[in-house]
Amino acid sequence: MATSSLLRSISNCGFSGLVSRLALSSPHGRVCVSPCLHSQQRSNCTSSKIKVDLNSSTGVAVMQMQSPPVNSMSLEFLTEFNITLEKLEMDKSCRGLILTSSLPKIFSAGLDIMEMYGKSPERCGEFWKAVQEMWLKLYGSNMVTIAAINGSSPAGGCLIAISCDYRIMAENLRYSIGLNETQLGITAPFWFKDTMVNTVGHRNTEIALELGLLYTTPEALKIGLVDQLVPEDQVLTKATKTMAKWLAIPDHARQISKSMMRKPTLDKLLSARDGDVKNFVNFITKDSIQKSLQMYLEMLKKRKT
Ligand code: CO8
Repeated sequence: MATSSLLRSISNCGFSGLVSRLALSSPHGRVCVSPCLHSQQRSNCTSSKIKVDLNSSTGVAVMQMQSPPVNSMSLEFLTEFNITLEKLEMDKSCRGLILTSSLPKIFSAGLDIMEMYGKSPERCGEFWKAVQEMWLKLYGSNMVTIAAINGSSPAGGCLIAISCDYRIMAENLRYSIGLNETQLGITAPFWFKDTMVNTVGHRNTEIALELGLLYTTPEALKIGLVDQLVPEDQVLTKATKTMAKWLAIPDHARQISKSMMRKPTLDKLLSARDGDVKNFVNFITKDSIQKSLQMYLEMLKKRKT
């Protein structure tokens, strides 16, 4: 969907009350969105892949990914995701964001592999810029961000989770989370690695990345990849309660502390964005890498039958 029609569909649904003058491309290629005004206590917005429910009396937005079958992140998905995040970020009444999935058993299957398979270098570049944008916005958000992980969360799904301030996961041995890129024959870029190091430390990241480990929920808790496990039906309730605690801290003090911890990591990508896009495009379009992705896709299909 073109950005303009996507924005129209988001603004038409009355998200955050009044929405106007959306999406102006900044010189940095970021989407800038004008502030949203509130006319109601509670407002919601459903674009096709992302649903947002903002409670303006608590200042907490619940953002649900709803792109069946597995919330894989295509360019279209990422565009919606990024625009939604930008709007919430600009909305002064929104102080906290809970990220979750509306699909049973899946938080997100990560990047859409079909966006990296058989695509032109130009398209791959466009896709990668959107992936970078998603991470920069989420990891650098001024809002309190809590991942309510109600299902499996491999690769890019794990990146979303570890980009939040806090992670609460459904306790279910069938769910897993981790950066499994090497299992696909690809390599997590340095900023995926940095985010993981900042979450679970150097040694755990080294093992996790080299082996492309997907952790069961107790294993994820043990290494600190998630902060809490709760019964499946309590993930959102727990996230809401935890959010209230985080929001009890004055925003400015919390935001400065967050920035102090995360800015050096964000700056590394900000100063190397173009090179990172070039690296990705060169890497992903290699015949050998395309072959690995093809084999992985075949494995996914076979596993199904
Ligand atoms: N992208 C595209 N399609 C996907 C993806 C994906 N990430 N994951 C699953 N699908 C498709 C399946 O192929 C299947 O398609 P179809 O119905 O046409 O056969 C459909 O979604 C449903 O999948 P499953 O039947 O497997 O669903 P289950 O509920 O049984 O399992 C899982 C869900 C656990 C999510 C499982 O599908 C899975 O493990 N998927 C693969 C996840 C994965 O490995 N993702 C990695 C993506 S790469 C990434 O995020 C970071 C890349 C960084 C790039 C760095 C390069 C330099």
